[in-house]
Amino acid sequence: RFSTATALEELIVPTVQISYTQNLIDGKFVDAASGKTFPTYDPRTGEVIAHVAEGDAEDINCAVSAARKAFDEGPWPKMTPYERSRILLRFADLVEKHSEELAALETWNNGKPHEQAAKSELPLLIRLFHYYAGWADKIHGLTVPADGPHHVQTLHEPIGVAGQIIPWNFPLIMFAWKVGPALACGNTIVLKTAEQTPLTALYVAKLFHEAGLPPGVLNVVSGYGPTAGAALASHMDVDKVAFTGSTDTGKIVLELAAKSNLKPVTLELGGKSPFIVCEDADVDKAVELAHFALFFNQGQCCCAGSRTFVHERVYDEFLEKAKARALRRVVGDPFKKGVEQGPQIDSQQFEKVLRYIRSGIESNATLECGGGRLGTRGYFIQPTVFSNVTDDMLIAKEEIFGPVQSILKFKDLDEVIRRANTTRYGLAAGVFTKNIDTANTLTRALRTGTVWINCFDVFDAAIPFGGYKMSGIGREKGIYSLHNYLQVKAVVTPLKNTAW
Ligand code: TXE
Repeated sequence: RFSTATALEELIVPTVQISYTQNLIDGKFVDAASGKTFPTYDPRTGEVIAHVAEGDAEDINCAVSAARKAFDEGPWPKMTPYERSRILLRFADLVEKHSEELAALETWNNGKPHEQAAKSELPLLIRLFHYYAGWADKIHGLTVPADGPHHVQTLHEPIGVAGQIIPWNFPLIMFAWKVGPALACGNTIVLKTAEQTPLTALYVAKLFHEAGLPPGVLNVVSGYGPTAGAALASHMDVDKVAFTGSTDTGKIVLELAAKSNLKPVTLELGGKSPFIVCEDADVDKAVELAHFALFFNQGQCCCAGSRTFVHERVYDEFLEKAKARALRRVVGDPFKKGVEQGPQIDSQQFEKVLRYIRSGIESNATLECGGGRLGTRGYFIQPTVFSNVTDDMLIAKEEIFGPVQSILKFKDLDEVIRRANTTRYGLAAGVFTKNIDTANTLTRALRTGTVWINCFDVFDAAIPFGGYKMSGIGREKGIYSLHNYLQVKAVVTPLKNTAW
């Protein structure tokens, strides 16, 4: 029941205004130093919705100077943790107040279903800031039982100016994963948004200032990766860089950090996550969860369950039902109620996904449904299912980042463990079984940063997230995320000052 091209022609006009398009540096909205702007689009049509200041190295320099000054001179790192916590809470309240505009803007600029933005992502954004507000005044050092007559303690101090580079698939959630822990720990920030989705971060950064954040603490620069992004990663005055995006760009960021001032780097990169349906699975439930694991957010999730391994005993039934479910998926204007899938983010991603579909067909996987564009404008793609996928096919090895489910057959646990782990990625895995022994065996054997058992995409603020292998370095969310933004200082004092 794909939407027809006709239905896609009658698009809902968003009611939200685009109020902020300049860079936010030192508490003020300013044009790019070069005066340049770049267009940002509505992925439903490919039409321009606004022109945004195009930051480059010069704007990054200004933003870093502002962040440096705000860190070195304060008041932010010197404020009491409780005062910082209050600002984070006030910000969360303002986000709640402006949730409607923010959800509309997120859908307009990104193409994700409005119900998803409004009912799950905005509440999660608020929850993430409540969570980090809770941490701000609970960051403790240790008293260390060292040998010898010394009193030894550790101070957990903010690391300084954090450079943060985020992608376009979850613009507001990525903002929160980066900004939340950095601010809770007392750092200052220069954030570079993805060129596809600059609008909501500017909006919420404005709200942060209304909440009482001092100027220079959070600076937001819009612009392209090789110019603005690279300038941030290689800046000598940036003390830490955090990046989410492709594995290839992650390598560049790591290299730029190493070649400049050896700033520590956290990376959250691509994935090719297995979703394993065991022989005892309730097939209807497994189909629904595997469908969600892959198709959620137009398939544009780093942790998407993009290799659906199904035990041979339930394979045929699973396949038939997975295909029927994909055919029932409601694709259309993401502003319309009941729509499950909107357009892909831009023409580049759209073309990339279609290329992988062609590659699947050429490598003799069986195209069960979908396989093409939907409508005549915008970046809509039919929910696509391939069966008879084998491990050597490109669609089983590379990140497609689109609504393309690849179904692979397996015979026993040892085999599926080996195959699931045969990838350069290690972000997440899904396991669907009623058998606790099977769940325990798989959990320990899978080399991934998350294992979801009989669930998928559970993104609580307290649950750490990150990758093994080439899916990244470090963890975001939860208590682990704080370590990315803290330095540990050992302070050693003789118990009796006999030396002097
Ligand atoms: O990613 P990039 P793109 C994967 C997904 C997708 C592919 C390409 O497979 O199809 O990556 O997407 C900035 N120095 N993911 O091209 O290039 C860029 O401006 C510094 C997975 O969008 O990694 C943007 O802000 N920064 C993923 C950010 O990096 C640079 C989410 C991400 O862009 C830079 C998105 C440079 N030289 C895509 N070049 C996930 N892990 O969730 C680009 N950037």
